[in-house]
Amino acid sequence: MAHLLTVSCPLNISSKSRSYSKPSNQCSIPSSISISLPIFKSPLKKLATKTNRSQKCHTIYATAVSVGQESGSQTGSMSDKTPNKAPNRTKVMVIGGDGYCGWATSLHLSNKNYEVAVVDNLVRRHFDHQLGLDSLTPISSIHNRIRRWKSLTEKAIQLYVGDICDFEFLSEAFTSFKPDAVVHFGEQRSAPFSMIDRSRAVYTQHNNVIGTLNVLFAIKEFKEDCHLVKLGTMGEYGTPNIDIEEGYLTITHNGRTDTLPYPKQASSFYHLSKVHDSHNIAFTCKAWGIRATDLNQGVVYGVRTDETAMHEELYNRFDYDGVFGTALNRFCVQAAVGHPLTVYGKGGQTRGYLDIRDTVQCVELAIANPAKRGEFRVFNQFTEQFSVNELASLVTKAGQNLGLEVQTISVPNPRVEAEEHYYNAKHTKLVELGLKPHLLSDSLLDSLLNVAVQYKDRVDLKQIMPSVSWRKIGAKPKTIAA
Ligand code: NAD
Ligand code: USQ
Repeated sequence: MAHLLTVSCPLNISSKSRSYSKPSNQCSIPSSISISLPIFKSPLKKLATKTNRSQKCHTIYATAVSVGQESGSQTGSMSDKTPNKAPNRTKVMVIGGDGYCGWATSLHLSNKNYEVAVVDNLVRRHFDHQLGLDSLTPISSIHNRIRRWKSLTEKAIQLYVGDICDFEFLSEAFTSFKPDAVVHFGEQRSAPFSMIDRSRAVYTQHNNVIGTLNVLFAIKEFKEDCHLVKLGTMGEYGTPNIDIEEGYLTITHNGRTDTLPYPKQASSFYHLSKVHDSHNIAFTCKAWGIRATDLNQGVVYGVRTDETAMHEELYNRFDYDGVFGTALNRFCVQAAVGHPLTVYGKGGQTRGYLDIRDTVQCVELAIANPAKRGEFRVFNQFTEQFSVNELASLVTKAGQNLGLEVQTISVPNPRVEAEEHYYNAKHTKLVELGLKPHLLSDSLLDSLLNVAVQYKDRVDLKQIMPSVSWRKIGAKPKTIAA
C-alpha cells in the first residue's frame, strides 16, 4: 500500500537537482505563503526531502508509486471490465496530468486501454492557493481522482509526484515507467501569470524551457524511440497578415526557395517560452533523431469529457478568473453570475478554439500515429476560429435562451495585442488523421452555461476583472490583489 507523506513547505518549492545546479533563486516558485505538498512514497524507492536554507527553497527528491499498483491487478475495458492481459499496451506518460487538459487526457487514454502514468508536481494547485483563486468546479486531490477511476473502471493509473525540472526525479520516473510516448502538458500555461512580475516571468520561462529540455534529455538517455507529444500553442505564430501554415512556410527569396519554420511572434513571456521549446525540440530531432509532434493548440473550452463526467471525484477544473481563465469559459461564468462579459479592447482579437473533448481526441491521434525518427511534426490543434466579439454574441444569445440577462462591456485591454487583424490558420493535419470535431453549438453552450449556473455560488466576483497589465509589469515581486 502506498504511504501518504505530507511535507510542510514554509517557503518555495524548487527543482534543484544534484546534477544540474542552478544559480541564485531564479527557478523558485514566487511565493509568500505556506503550503502542504502531498507526496506518494514508494516502498521501493528512496524518497528524501532536503531544505536549502540559503536559497529558501524546499527541494524534493521523490519518485512516486502507482495508486493503482496497490491492488496488483491490471486493467480491463470499462465496458466489459474484462482484465486486459495484453503484454504490450502502449505506455503513455502524461506530464501535467493533474491539470485541465492533462487530467481529461489521462482518463481518456486510460479508458482507451493505454497504460498511463501521470507525472505532476501539483504546482498548479499551489498557484491557486498563492493567488487566492479556485476552480469553479470542486476538484478532488489527484490521489482521490486516481483511486476513484480505479474503483469505477478497474483501470490503474500510475502517479509520480515531482518536478520535471529536477532531472533526477524525471530520470527515475522514466526508468521506472519506460514510456513509449510522453505527452507533455506540464508547464506554466497562463500568459497573464507570466506577466505579473519579474519573478513569475523568470519562473515561467525556467519551468517551461528547462522542463522540456529535461524531457528531451530523458528521452535521449533512457528511451530513444519514445515519441514526444508536446503541447505548444497557436500563440507562437502571433497574428501575421498572411495565412498561418502548420509549422512550416515555403518561401522564395532572391530566386531561391526553401521550406522554413513558420515565423514566430509570441506576445507574452509564456507564449515566448513555447517558441523556445519548439526550437529546442526541432534541434534535438535533427541532432539526436528524437521523434516529436508539436501540437500548436488553440484556446480550449468546456469541462466535461465522457470520463470526467462519470463521477464528481473525476470532475475537471474550470478556471474563470482573470489569470488562468480563458475567454469562452470566462464568458460562460460571467453570464451565469450576471457579470458583463469582459471584451478586452475592440474585441476583434481572433484565435483558434477547440472543445476539451477534441483536445483528448487529438492527443490520442498523435500517439496512435507517431512521428518518424528524427521528424519534428507540427499540427495546428483547433477546430474553429472566433473573434472575442463573436464569442460574446454567442454567449449572449445562449444566455438569453436560458433566461439570463447578459451584457457586454469593453474593458481597456490589459494586453499588448492587435485588436483588429487578419487571421486564417490552417488546421487540416489532425482532421486527415481522423479528428471528428465537436464544433461549438447552441447545445454545448447551453450545457456549459448550465455548469456555470450550477456552481455560481462558488464564484468569487473579485477574481473576474483582469488584474495583470502587460505594460505595467515590473521587477518587484508582488501578489495580485485578492
Ligand atoms: P494546467 O495549468 O491546468 O495544467 C498544467 C499541469 O502541469 C498542472 O497540473 C501543473 O501542476 C503541472 N506542471 C507545471 N509545471 C510542472 C513541472 N515543472 N513538473 C511537473 N508538473 C508541472 O494547464 P492546462 O490548461 O491543462 O494546459 C496544459 C498544456 O496545454 C500547457 O502546456 C498549455 O500551454 C497547453 N495549452 C493549454 C490551452 C488551454 O486553453 N488550457 C491552450 C493551448 C495550449
Ligand atoms: N480575452 C478577452 N476577454 C477576456 C479574456 C480574454 O477579450 O475576459 C481575449 C484576450 O485578450 C485574447 C483572447 O481573448 O486576445 C484569448 O485570451 P485567453 O485568455 O482566452 O487565452 P490566452 O491568454 O491566449 O491563453 C490560452 C491558454 C494558453 C494557450 C492559449 C492558446 O491559457 O495556455 O497557449 O490559450 S492561443 O491563444 O492560441 O495562444
